[in-house]
Amino acid sequence: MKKIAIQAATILALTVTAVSAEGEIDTDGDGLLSYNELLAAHPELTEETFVSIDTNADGAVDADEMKMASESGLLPAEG
Ligand SMILES: [Ca+2]
Ligand SMILES: [Ca+2]
Repeated sequence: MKKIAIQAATILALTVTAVSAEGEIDTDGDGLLSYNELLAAHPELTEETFVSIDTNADGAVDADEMKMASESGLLPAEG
């Protein structure tokens, strides 16, 4: 029984590690950040800034766009 518990804990730890900073913000887990999801993490975010971050204009921010946004200073990095 104890062995199973350890395995479960290991799987859980691996899952948590796999979740990126975006994953915590991405509340519906679709791998993209909608305006509302991003707004929840960045209350100062305006729709104008969101459009600037969403460089391919698909209405959601992906990991690459998040990276560019934090590098360009559009969005302050977490923490
Ligand atoms: Ca999402
Ligand atoms: Ca996009």
